[in-house]
Amino acid sequence: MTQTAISCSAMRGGTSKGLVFAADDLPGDRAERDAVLLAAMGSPDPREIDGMGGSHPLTSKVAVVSQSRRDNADVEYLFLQVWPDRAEVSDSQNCGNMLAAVGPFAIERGLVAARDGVTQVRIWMQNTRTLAIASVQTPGGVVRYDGAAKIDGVPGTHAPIPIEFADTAGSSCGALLPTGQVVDVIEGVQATCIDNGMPVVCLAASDFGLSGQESPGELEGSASLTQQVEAIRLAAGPMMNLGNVTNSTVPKMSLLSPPAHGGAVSTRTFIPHRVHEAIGVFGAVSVATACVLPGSVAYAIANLPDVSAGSAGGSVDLDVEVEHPTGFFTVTLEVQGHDGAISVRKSALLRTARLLMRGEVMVPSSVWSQGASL
Ligand code: NQM
Repeated sequence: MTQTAISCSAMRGGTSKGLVFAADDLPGDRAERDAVLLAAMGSPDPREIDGMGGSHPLTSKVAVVSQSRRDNADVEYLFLQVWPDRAEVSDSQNCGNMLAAVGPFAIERGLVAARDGVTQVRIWMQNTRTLAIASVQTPGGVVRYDGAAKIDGVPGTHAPIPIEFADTAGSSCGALLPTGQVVDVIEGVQATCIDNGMPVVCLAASDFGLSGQESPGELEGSASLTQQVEAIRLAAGPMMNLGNVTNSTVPKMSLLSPPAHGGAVSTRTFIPHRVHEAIGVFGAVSVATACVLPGSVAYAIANLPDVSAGSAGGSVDLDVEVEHPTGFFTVTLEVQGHDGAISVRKSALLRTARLLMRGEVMVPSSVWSQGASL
C-alpha cells in the first residue's frame, strides 16, 4: 500500500507521551489534519494497534509546534487529544505535560536558537491563549535530556525543565471561579469549580464514602462512583461556561482528601473517565489554587498556611505539594492575599522531557496523499 511519510518526533513530555509535529508538516485543513492524526495514532481502536498511540488518553497525545509572530513568544503550541477509542481529535483542553516537550522540540527543529547553557523558550499556548516560559538545558547549544531531576510518575532522572505561567486564571472558563461561587452544591455534593489553566471540579473524597487513597483501577472499577462523578461533571459543564461537556475532556474531576504522605492535599483525578496515574500539570495548578482559596472544598481539606490575610511584602511564594497516586506534584504559587481573599499571579513547576524517536510517521495515502510517498 502506498503510504505518506510525515516528519515527526515521538516524545515524552512530563508524565505523558505522544507525537510532536511542526505545523508545516501537517495538512492546513483541519478535517484533513485530524484524519491524518487519527491514522497516525491508530484511532479509533482501544488498543490503537495500527498506529503510534499508547491506548490511554495520557499516551495518545499530539503537540503541533510553529514559529510565533507574537512579540512575547518564540513558538506556538497547539495541544490535540486523540481519543484512543473514538474517531475524535479535540483541542478543547491544554496539556502542561506535553508542553514540556515543546521547548526541546523547537530547539531541535531550529525554530529557536539555542544558547550555551540554558535556553528560555517562550511558548504561546494556543488552546488557552496564555504564555509559558520553559527553561531548557542546552550546554554547548545542544539540548540535554539527561540530568538529576526526578518527577514522580516517570522512572529515573532527567534534565530539569522549569516552566512558569502567568495569568492562567479563567483561561478556559472566563473566570477563576466560573460559577461565581467558591462552593456550589451539584447533584447534592459540595463542589468547587475552578479554572487556573484547567477546568477542574474539586470534590471531597469522603462525600463519596472514599478514603481518597484508592488506586486508579479501584476507582475506575466502581460503576456507581463513575456514574455519580459523571453526573456531577455533566451538570458542572454548563455552570462553568463549558456548555454540554458530554463529549469533552473537561472539566476534570478531582477527589480530594487530607495528605497521607506529608504533602498539602491528596488527589485522585478523573480526566474525565480514566483516572490519572498522577495529575495533569494545569490540573495540579488549579487544585493547588483551590487549596489556598478560603472557603473552597479544597481549602477545608488541605494542610497549608493561610495566606489570605496578605503579607507586608506583598505576595508570597508558596510550595503546594499535591499528592497523587504515584507521588507528589509540587506547584509553586505566587499568591497575593488581601482581606481574606487571594489572587494567584504566577505559578511555576518542574517537568522533564525526552526525545524518544525522530523520523517519519506513515499514514495511508488514501488519508493524505501529500508529503513524501513510499
Ligand atoms: O492538566 C492529563 C496530562 C494531562 C493534562 C489530563 C495536563 C494538564 O497529564 O496540564 O498535563 O488531565 O487530561 O498530560
